[in-house]
Parts: sequence; C-alpha cells; structure tokens
Amino acid sequence: MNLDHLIQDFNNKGLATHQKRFDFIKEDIQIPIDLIQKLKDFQIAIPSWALGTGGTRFGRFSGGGEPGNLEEKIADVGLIHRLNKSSGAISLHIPWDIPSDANAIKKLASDHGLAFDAVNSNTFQDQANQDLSYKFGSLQHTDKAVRKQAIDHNIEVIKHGIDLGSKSITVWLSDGSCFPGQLNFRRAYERTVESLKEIYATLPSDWKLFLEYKAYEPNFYSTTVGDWGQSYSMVNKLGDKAYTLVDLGHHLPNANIEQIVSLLLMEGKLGGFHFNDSKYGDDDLTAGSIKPYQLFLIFNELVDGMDAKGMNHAKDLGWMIDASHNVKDPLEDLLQSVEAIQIAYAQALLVDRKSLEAAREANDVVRCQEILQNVFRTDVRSLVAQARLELGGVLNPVEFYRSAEIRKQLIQQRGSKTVATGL
Ligand code: LRH
Ligand code: MN
Repeated sequence: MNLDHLIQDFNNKGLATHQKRFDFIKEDIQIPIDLIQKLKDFQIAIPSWALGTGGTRFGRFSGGGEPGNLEEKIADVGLIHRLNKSSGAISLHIPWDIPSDANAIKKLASDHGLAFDAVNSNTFQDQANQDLSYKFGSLQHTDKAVRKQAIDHNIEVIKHGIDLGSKSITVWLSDGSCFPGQLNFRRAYERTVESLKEIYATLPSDWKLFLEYKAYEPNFYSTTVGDWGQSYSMVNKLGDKAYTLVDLGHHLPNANIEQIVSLLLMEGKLGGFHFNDSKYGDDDLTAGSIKPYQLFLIFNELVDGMDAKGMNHAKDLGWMIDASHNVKDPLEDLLQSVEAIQIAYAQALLVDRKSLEAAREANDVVRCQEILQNVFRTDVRSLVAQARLELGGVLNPVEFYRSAEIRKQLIQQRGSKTVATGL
C-alpha cells in the first residue's frame, strides 16, 4: 500500500495550522535544542500479538481485515511505522509467530524499516503438540521434566531471536497458585531461579533477558514473579545481562510505578517497558488513556534517572507496547498509544530539573508541583508532530488512517473474518 502521495497531500493541508502551533510553543517556552532529535530517535516496538482484536472470556468482537499470518502482521506494523515513523520495531511472541523462513521474514521487516525487538516466550499455555502441561506452572513446577520442557522452550525462543537479529528475550511466567497452601513459596522461587539460570547460560554475550513481573492473573492467590522486588532479587541472582521489565498493568491498585522505575534505574536493573494503561487490573488499554499524568511522571523519572547515568534514551532500555484491543481498531489504538508515549517523553524533556531540585532541597512542595504540572499542562503535540514530519511521517496519523479508509482496504484485501494469532 503506497501512501506517499496521500500523505504528502494530507500534510500539505495541515501544514499551516501545524506551523502556527509549532511557532507558538517555540515562543512560549524554552525548547531544548536536542528535543526534536530525541523524539525522532525514540522508537517504540509494536507487539505482534496486538494487531488483531483482543477479547476476554466473555467475548471477542473481531473488526475484520486482521492479519492472518506473520507476513501480514509485519505489513501492519510497517504501516504504523510509515505513518508515525516512531514504531521501527516489532516484538514477536513464540509460538504464536514462529517465522517459517527467518531470512525472508527479516528481509520483509527491513523492507518496512523494521527491526526485531525482544522475543517473548510462552509457557502460560499448553500447545497442541506439547508433552507435559503447564497447568501448575512451568519454571517453578514440582516436576523436573516440566521445568526442563519450559527451559528448552525458552532456549528455542532465543534461537529464533538470534536468527531474526533480536537482542533480548522477555520471560513472563504465569506461574503461581490459586489457593492458600497450594504452593511452597520458597521451593517455587528456588526452582524458578535454577530454571532461569539454565536459560540465562545460553544467552549470547550481547543479549539481555527481561524478567516481567505481574501481581495476579491467571493465578489468583500468588504469583511467583509477582512484583518488582521478586523480579529484582531474581535478576540479581542471574547476572549482568538480566533485567526487570515493567508492564504498567501488572501492579496492585495505586502502586507508585514511577518510584519503582526510579529505583530499578538507579540500581541498573531496569530493562524496559510494556506500555499500556489500566483502571483496575491488567486491562491492557491504550497507553495514556486512563492515567496520562502517571505516564508523564514515569517518563519524568526515566529522563532524570537515565541522564544521571549518562544513558542513551533511545537505545539503553526496551521500549515496547503490550496492549489488547476489545473495542478499538487495533491499528488506531496502537497509533494512539505511540502518540501518548511520545507526548509523555517530550514533556519529561521539558522539565526544568535544576529548579525542581532546588525546590525539593528547599522542601518547597508547592513549587515542585507547579514545575511538574506546568509542563504536564503544556500542549506538546506540535513538537511530536514536528519530529514526525521531519522523519517523513504524517502530521496526524489517526486522522490520516481514517481519511485514507485503510481498515476498509484491509477488509477488502483480507476479508472480514480473518483472525490474528495472539491474545
Ligand atoms: C502478561 C503479558 C506478557 C505477555 C502477554 C501477552 O499479562 O503482559 O507480557 O506475554 O501479556
Ligand atoms: Mn506484558
């Protein structure tokens, strides 16, 4: 789908309005000279399992035109990246997206300007051709044979990642228990660490292992990697290539995620993110759709902590979305999430850290809030749009996606009943 001319026309129509907004903010506030370049360098990976309509146990309402195979998923991520020029990577989930021909898939992805971010293992479902069940867990399982099966799967996933040029694996374990007394917490922890050590031992020298924690679901009494502390303690036992991954939806209500991020970063054990938003549980909603101020506060700690360590914002952490779309068009939802993340990052880059630290040292609480909320209440969308424009993207991706009737074209090409593998 060559959209170049359509995009040119669309941008030309919106250029005058954009320029007026961009000129206004440049007059209104001091824009750091490298801000636009930082936004252009900041790429957010799209999950291969979130390009179709998600669902819950109560129902799934497919929207049609969904990708029916890995090639079509790569085309959809390529489309998102063509519009926002900020989604230059795809994160695969194995076995949902096993590449039949890794080199062909790698070529197709690079044709779309895409790299492969973290590969994800899956020991939270039993596959048709699987010998032993993960009903009672995987790396924690009481049966050594089940643990071995799960370890071998993760090693297999790393192999697929190596073939695709990925440099990291994300391990999320649904392991835990549903009832008091069901599990020996210490044994489960020790078996999980022993199993992770076998996986870690096969990591190439330039790879990272991300250990993702989650408070609950599908287990509802305990989760063996249930919070940042458990993940942090485990990755410290594994070694320098192991880090904790923060999925924003994996916390108990009202957890202070920005504080968790600040401490993991300080300890050098923050690996990356699964961005989404939630009101109650692991709702996997559009990033910034429920708690945009929290997303800003998280990026405020990220910019502060990364600069304190001289880290490269674009390269040194894993920036990935993990969402599920029950009522929105998956591509529109993902375009909105990337926009919200870019806005939070742009605002965090505008925080006057010198004045903030001075106010903090002076315990001028009101001043601290004023500094943060002045930035949070600053409309930075023209800065994000300017970065996109300079990369050849669209001024307003969602509006363009609709005006070009892209979903209609996808339904004409793929049919209304296609179902994408994933959640
Ligand atoms: C678990 C999770 C994990 C993925 C899955 C698709 O809730 O966040 O990151 O493997 O969603
Ligand atoms: Mn996740």
